[in-house]
Amino acid sequence: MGRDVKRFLLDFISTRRLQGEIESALRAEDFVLHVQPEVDLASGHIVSAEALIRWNHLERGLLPPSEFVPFAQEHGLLPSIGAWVVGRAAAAAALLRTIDPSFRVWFNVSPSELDDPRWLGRIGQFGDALQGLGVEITESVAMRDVPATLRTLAALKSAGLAIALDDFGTGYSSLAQLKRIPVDVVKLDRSFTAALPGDMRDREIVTAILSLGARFGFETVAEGIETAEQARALRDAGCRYGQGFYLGRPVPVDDLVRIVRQRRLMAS
Ligand code: G
Ligand code: MN
Repeated sequence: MGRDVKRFLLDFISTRRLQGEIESALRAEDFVLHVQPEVDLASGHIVSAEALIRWNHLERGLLPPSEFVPFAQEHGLLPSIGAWVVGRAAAAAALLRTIDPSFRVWFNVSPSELDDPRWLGRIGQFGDALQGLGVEITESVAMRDVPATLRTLAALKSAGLAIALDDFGTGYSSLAQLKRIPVDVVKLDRSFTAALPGDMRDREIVTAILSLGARFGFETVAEGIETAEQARALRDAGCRYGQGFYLGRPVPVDDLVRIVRQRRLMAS
């Protein structure tokens, strides 16, 4: 057999195998939803959480989305995975809202889902559960086709979802377009957090985005807070919310429920 033919067959077999594994993982509940807290930097309260899918793989252990989402996207499996995430995020939000009625769970959406005309319909099926959810769209994806983004966001908002722009500050032409896009939250990319509190220019950028937020009516969440100093610098700059390993790692939903409940009890 020629080398190319052999490579082709091996690729084919391993592709079909991974496809089958993802399909059976969905059936067997081998995916898990982790949630990472988002914290009010002044009070320390956990006010919301970002949903992050993991694959509890039999042989390879707990896999991050980067290990299977691109493949799933290429092979048409993302709609099923996406629906699984929204369903689990809705269940998590329902639990957390029994403790704190304004709690929100955010989920990420990929470009191919946004481009799929059936996606909105699938999301719509969650009905009232969407009140407790928010969708994170990366800035670069939102800016690809602003008129299309505006139409999608209008539909998402009327379905009850809150909207966040993810990884903000890494895309281009953002400021010119930002004023047109009705977002509730801007998630400041972790590259700005990384050099705080030392880097004066990053401090200025954070301040500038916060003042845009005050004018345009969006909240700002700083991503990637890994130290107490970063949390303090952001709080002192007037940033209300933060997310990152220092404030809390992604954990299973039940763990977050326990943590939020405990903190509530301690605060009361
Ligand atoms: O692009 P997005 O912001 O949705 O990425 C979320 C990812 O960032 C998750 O995989 C999460 O585990 C990771 N993450 C969360 N907090 C931190 C942090 O403090 N530092 C770093 N390096 N990564 C983080
Ligand atoms: Mn995100």
